[in-house]
Amino acid sequence: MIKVVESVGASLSRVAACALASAFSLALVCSSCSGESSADAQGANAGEARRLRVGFSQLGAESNWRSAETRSIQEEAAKRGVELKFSDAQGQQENQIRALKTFIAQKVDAIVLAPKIETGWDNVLADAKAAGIPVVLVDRGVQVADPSLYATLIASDFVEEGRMAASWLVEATGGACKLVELRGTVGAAPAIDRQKGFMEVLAAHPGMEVLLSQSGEFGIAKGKEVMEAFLKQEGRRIQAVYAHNDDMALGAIQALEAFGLRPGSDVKLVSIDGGKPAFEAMVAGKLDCVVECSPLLGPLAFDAVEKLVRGEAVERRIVVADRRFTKELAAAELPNRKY
Ligand code: GZL
Repeated sequence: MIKVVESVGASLSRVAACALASAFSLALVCSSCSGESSADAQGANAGEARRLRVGFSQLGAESNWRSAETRSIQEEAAKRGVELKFSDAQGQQENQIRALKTFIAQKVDAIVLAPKIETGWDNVLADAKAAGIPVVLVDRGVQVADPSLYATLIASDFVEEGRMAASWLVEATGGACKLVELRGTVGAAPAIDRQKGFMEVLAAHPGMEVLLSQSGEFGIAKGKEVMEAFLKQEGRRIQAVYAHNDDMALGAIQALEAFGLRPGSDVKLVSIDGGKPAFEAMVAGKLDCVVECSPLLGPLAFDAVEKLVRGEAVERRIVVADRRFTKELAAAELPNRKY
């Protein structure tokens, strides 16, 4: 059970509320101060703890990584006794916006959002702010005019992930390679930043040439389809594949084998996420390098939610650290993989 300390007076700034909340014993529960009748407090009498009510807007289920993130958030909510209102947007931003509006109408204590793309959030996040509902971003960032529209972003550093993938490929090919790029969802922070980091490293290596680059939408099937088109156009000129996530790399592996090329031998592959299927592909020698991007964000997300609901400050940016694995290390690491 989480003892909910309502910020004293809805009109107070978050900072003032933090100061007041820290000045009061955490045992103080003031449901009437937030303009909420005790009847609204889910039937709890003033002074009693009540279950946190949190809305989670998940963008979809496009990849193994996404499903692992959803499980992490749901399992952590259950562990902490949080009433989680879950919405799967089926890959449509308008469904996420609709879900956030519903959460606001339901007067949840906090919102957790995994935003499909960076733009289009200003209005609905302004509604959440006006309702006094803190928003925790997980896994992907947003571009908003007013940064106070969300409390924190908990995610990996995608630019660094791109750099890590590129530096491995440069080293593995001696800086001379004709490659193709399977990009993530158009407009999504990881797709934008993983390309940015990758190209930043390639800028210093003129022998590294990107022949073709196209979105495979972070999916196995689309990744295979785009790789088939790449092979039709460039065939055996392709020496390496940079996939923004494991699922597209697995699709590319299928396409390469169907074309008669040996992934991991004729063509090098590097991807990002670090899921079990990718490690299995590395053990099989079909994928050469994987940069980790943990989806296990549930604990960090609810640590932030609990702090915010208590009126405590939370870091604006919580970076999840990533490691890089090559196929030589995959067999030893595979038993440790949690997603
Ligand atoms: C990264 C996440 C990306 C993964 C993909 O935080 O947004 O989306 O890399 C997933 O596998 O589809």
